[in-house]
Amino acid sequence: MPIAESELILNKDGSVYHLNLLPDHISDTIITVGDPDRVPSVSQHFDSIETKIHKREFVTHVGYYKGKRVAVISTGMGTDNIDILMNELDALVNVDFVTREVRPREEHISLRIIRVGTSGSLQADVPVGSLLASEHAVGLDSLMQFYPLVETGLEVEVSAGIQQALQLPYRPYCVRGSDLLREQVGFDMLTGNTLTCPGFYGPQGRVLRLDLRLPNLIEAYQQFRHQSAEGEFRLTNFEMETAGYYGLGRMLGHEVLSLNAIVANRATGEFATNADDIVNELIIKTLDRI
Ligand code: R1P
Ligand code: URA
Repeated sequence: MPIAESELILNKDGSVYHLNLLPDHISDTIITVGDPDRVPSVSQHFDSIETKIHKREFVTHVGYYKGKRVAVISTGMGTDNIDILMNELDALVNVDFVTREVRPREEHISLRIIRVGTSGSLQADVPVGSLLASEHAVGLDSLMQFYPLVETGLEVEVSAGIQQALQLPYRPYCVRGSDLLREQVGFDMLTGNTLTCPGFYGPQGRVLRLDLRLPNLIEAYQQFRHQSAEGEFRLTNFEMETAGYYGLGRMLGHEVLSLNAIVANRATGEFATNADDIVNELIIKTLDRI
């Protein structure tokens, strides 16, 4: 059955609706960043840039790094944008844009998607300046309420424990990212479990003029522990996209890794004075290892 024009929306030039990309534009290795201004910070290291395209917050540069074809795409902030990014990237490789048919299972293309983003630490032993690869992500956002994500026993136990600790009216979701990519790209980084929040202020326990429903929210995040045969699970850091990437990556069959430049520490109250340098270190390590 062809996918209707209202469901997979293509622009007049045949490109996909929000990303504005044609199937030929992307590579199978994609670096994603939140901030559109971070795209040239990545592509400045390319040997050559063959394509530059943008629409809204989605800025894409495609080129070659040490002979390997790489795309870098900005997403803006939040898992609602990750829903658009992941579905449109997947359609670019796994749907035939002429017939609008999903390609057969044996032709499935698995992308390698690596998020290079900033993040706040929840623990004193994850200092500002560290680089952290997310083993698991826990999503406090509502994206996975709309998809039949299958979670492992451990993932359900962890997220049910977090629901209880935070007195939430719904169970968050928990998803492990790509071990393969983490071992390849993040092997010398800290390994952690990343909390994806549907906001930067209240959901990350920041109080400016508004009080929080749960006044000890940060402490609840910091102190959460789950013991299992795999060891102790704790939350190390938070940001706003990783769980959406991991959930959709699992369901769509792509390898996804989230890498975090720790620019704030909520246990010590510090914010990095050299956040750009930390992000640049992460960009260069990532490019050299993909
Ligand atoms: C908040 O300042 C933004 O920074 C983090 C969060 O996930 C959120 O998008 O990531 P980026 O630096 O990739 O945007
Ligand atoms: N990004 C976030 O989402 N939170 C922080 O504290 C820092 C970066």
